[in-house]
Amino acid sequence: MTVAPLSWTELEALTDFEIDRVNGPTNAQSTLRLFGKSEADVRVTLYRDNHAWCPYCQKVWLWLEEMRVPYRIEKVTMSCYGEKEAWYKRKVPSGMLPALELDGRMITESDDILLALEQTFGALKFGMEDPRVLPMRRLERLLFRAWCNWLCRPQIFPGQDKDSRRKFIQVVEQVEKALAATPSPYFLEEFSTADVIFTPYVERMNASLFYYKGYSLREENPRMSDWFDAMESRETYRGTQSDFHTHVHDLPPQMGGCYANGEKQAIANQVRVDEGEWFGLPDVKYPEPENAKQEALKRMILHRRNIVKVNPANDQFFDQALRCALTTMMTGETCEPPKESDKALRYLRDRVNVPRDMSIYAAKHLRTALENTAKLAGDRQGTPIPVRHRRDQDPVNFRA
Ligand SMILES: N[C@@H](CCC(=O)N[C@@H](CS)C(=O)NCC(=O)O)C(=O)O
Repeated sequence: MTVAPLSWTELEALTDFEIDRVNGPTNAQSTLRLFGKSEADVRVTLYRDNHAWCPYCQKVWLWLEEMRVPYRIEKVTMSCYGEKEAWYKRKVPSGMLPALELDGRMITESDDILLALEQTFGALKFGMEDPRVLPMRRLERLLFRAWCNWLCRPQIFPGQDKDSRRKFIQVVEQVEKALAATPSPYFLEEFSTADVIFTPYVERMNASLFYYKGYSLREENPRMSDWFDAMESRETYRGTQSDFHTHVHDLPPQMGGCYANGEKQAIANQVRVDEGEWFGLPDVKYPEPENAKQEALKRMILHRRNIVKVNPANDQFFDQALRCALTTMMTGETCEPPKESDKALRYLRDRVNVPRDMSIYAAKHLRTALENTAKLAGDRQGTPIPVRHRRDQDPVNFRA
């Protein structure tokens, strides 16, 4: 049976999703975090990238959340998706992110930021310069370089891709050994700075190698798999966690390119990440929260005007198509979208971002509803996602 799209007012009645952005769980939309303390206790401002794409920002963000240090968040545009704010360039002339203001002192470089935070608030179990953490930091850089060599350089010589893969896996084996050396699923005896250091790039490696190279870091390495599971048991990590779709399309302009190897498995993974089925991908394993659809709906309702405005399709036409997809997501009923709205629906499907817009399961539901609704209108894809820049995501077009 097909139903008519619900109105925005009718849709609004279907969600009561609400979280406490100041004292509640870690989330990407907060601008102030107090952890039960008062605003007078705030000594820290974190300047991080607007889209939560910057790995070095995630490192500092996760540390602050784990340590429950009260802080403010100021979001800044990265040059790959827009123009850097003049006020930020006055504070940080290089424009680099992250930056941290601690008692009025500006600090850049994520490692220096963590060192300064440790001096003021104490270490996250084992500190940056702890003799147990230092080798883990070196191992993380080794893994990072092996990943860049494989993913971010054209693999032009015969056998080069296989060779780069082999060298990457050699470092992964060292990581597996390091993880196996302690009884905990973490890098050291307990969750610590060492895990925070590994988190941003390991998350990006898991996504990018699955998509561009057909290699599943999380599934092929038992210790890493346990580490990911343990990380996902933490509310802090879940709040900063991104998904495969977001990363594989945010990395190319940031890294100067990501090179696919054309292997059968990689091609199959690309179709899966871009067009679904999104549930069951190894980007998340913890059980889905009950209110994931409500969250997706709430976020769409909040930003619907900008979402409709930036879509290449006519506003009224797309508004109706979007309400169809949301109606389907919430009621499970088929809702026939306007004719030829396939491209417009898939344009949005390709631009839902985790965790910037919503959490990982909410995004999977939304993408699924957009895709299933688009299918009723046709099989055309939306305007391709650019790879050299992401001006399609310029925050000036989305400010509330
Ligand atoms: N070594 C620096 C690297 C920071 C860095 O590379 N930041 C990038 C974003 S991931 C940046 O701010 N680029 C400028 C821009 O994209 O606008 C650190 O650890 O903080």
